[in-house]
This record gives sequence, structure tokens and C-alpha cells, in this order.
Amino acid sequence: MSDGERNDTLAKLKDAVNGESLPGAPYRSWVRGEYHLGTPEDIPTPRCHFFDEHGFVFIERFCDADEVLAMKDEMSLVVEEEWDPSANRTQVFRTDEKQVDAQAVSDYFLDSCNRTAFFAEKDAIIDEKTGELKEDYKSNKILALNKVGHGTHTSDGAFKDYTTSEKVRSLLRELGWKAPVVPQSMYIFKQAKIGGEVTSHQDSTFLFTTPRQTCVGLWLALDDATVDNGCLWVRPGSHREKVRRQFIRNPEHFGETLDYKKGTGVDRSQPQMIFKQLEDDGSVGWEGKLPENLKDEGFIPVPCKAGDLLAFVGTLDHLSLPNKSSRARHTFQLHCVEGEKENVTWSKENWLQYPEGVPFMEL
Ligand SMILES: O=C(O)CCC(=O)C(=O)O
Repeated sequence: MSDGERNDTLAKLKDAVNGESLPGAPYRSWVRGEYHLGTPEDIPTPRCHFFDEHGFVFIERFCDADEVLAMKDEMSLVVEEEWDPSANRTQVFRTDEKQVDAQAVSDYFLDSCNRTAFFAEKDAIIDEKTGELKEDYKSNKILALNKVGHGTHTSDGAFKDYTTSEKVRSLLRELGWKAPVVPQSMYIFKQAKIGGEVTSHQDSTFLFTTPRQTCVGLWLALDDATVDNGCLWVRPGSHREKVRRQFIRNPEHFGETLDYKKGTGVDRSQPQMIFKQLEDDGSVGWEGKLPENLKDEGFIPVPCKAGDLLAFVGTLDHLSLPNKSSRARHTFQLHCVEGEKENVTWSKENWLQYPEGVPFMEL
């Protein structure tokens, strides 16, 4: 993508958010299939139109300073009160070539699906085998964290208030979801100096639904996010590509039931999770990696102020670079999918499975 095209995309984005450009012709909606303009209720808002066209939309000041502060304060308290790095082996979170190994060391990752679990930065740990924090982080443990997940939205408090807020519910409906549910949430710290990269991926790899992909990410900046401190980069239009791989529970490890509490005939020496290759014509060489030249491959950075929101489709390529700056970049993410009421099924192969009979939160 040339600089001119990139600027054009960003200018359209601004227009869409400001409501200055109304769609004039029928177009193919990502989430609803073929879109027919004509009746008033068929006409999407400008930002929904932009979202369908490019796979993401940027919404300025989605949350105010008080909401942002409430979430940051609550996370500090949760870490202070609930995370004891010395009590259990601390698990590291990474998305590089060691991703599968890092998450397969215990059931901690699997058990994190509907509670608050803590994952450290690899560079804050002396040795990933022991999980011991480096001395510098022992007295200020929050600085060692990569992320907290994946059920932060389920506990009473600021995160649940935000998740269940009218503005989140109505945004999802505006973008085309009819019966959205929330399989997961994450608080990402992207720490100053040591905040690791998030390699290029499609969220539907991890949040796979059938018969169609319905994942949408709501990425809320809790600090200003810039190119220097690791803002998100997206590849506009890539949402129209197929999901290339699925992160699944490994039947060789868990047995055919894929239930790690009940599995029979399993081989626990095999990795817990594996990537299953789906559609991959080899044209995208950066899946699970960082492209060498982001701009040449069509990625654009999306800098945000604290309180701004980026909503994007589960098939959109996105990534973030390591944070080498002296400013942390906190964010809170919700990942939603269309619910069963819309005849959409959560894949039984996905790593994240709630205990039997416990539903995802409906919005
Ligand atoms: O915030 C980041 O660095 C990555 C977030 C991400 O990949 C996501 O929200 O799906």
C-alpha cells in the first residue's frame, strides 16, 4: 500500500466516524452477507459501512477518563490481591514460535477460560521452567505481567460494567451482530521496555465458529497507544480472506472427547494445543510472525488515545510490535461471537471451553 492509499484509508476512516460520508451503493457486508440498500433499516451507519469495507473501525472517545481510570485501578487491585507469583509456577504468555510450548506446561491456561488468570512477560522471568520472577519485579509484580484473562469480564466491577454497558451492546448491534455472546476478555499490559510483540494473526484462529466466522474484537485503549509503544497494526481488507489456521485442543493429548478433565486413552507427552492448518495458499508469509516490512505488506498503524476503541473483524490480520519505549500501553479487549440464537456454534475444538452447562455471557 502506498503512502497515498494509506492516507486515503485513514481519511475515509475519519469521515466514517464523523458521519460525513454516507454509503451510496449496495455492498457486501462481512457479517450479514449480501447487503441490500433500499429500506431505511437496511442502511448501515457510516461507521458500520467502513467496518464492512475495511474490517475494522476506529471510534474516538468510546470511554471517558473516569471509565478508563476505574478499569486501570481495578486491575491494579486485582493483581495486588489475587496474584501470588511465588505460590504457583508463573506461566508466560508469548505468541512467537514458542507459543504452543509456553501454553502447554500445565492446565493453567485451559483453566483461565472463565476466571482471572495471570500471564507474565518472558523477559520478567529468570527461567521459564521455574517461572521465578527476576529480582527487579518482585517488589512491583504488576510490571512483570503480559496479560490477565480470559474471564475478567465475568466478575462484578468496572470490567463487567463496561462489558454489559448499553454502548457496547448497541455498538455490536450497529455493526451487525444480533445475539452476541462474550467467550473471552483480556487485559494486556504491553509493559514499558519488555512488552513483547503480538505476531500477526486472525482472531478467528482462536475463536472459531461454524457455519461462518463471527468473531469481533473490541480493543479499548486504556493508555495512549502510539507507534513507539506498540499500537495495533491492521491490514485493511484482509478480513475477506479465509481463516488460515485454527488453534485447537490436541486430540492426541486429550483423547477424542477433547475434555482434559475426562480424557481417556490420552498421551500427555503430546502438546495440549496445536495449530490445525486450514485454508492457506501460501500468499501470506507472516502468519504467526511479524512481516519484515509492515507497510509493504499493507499493514497500517492505528494510534489511539486512552478511551478510544478499535472494533475489528475476527478474520482481519493484526499485530503489535514490541514496546521498547518507556511508556506502558494498557488495553482491555472483549472478543465476542454470534450466539446460538443465530444458529452459530462455538467450535468444540477451540482451546477455550466453558464447563458443561455454563453459557457465555449474552449481551
Ligand atoms: O493488543 C495487542 O497487542 C494485541 C491484541 C490482539 O491481538 C487482540 O485483541 O486480538
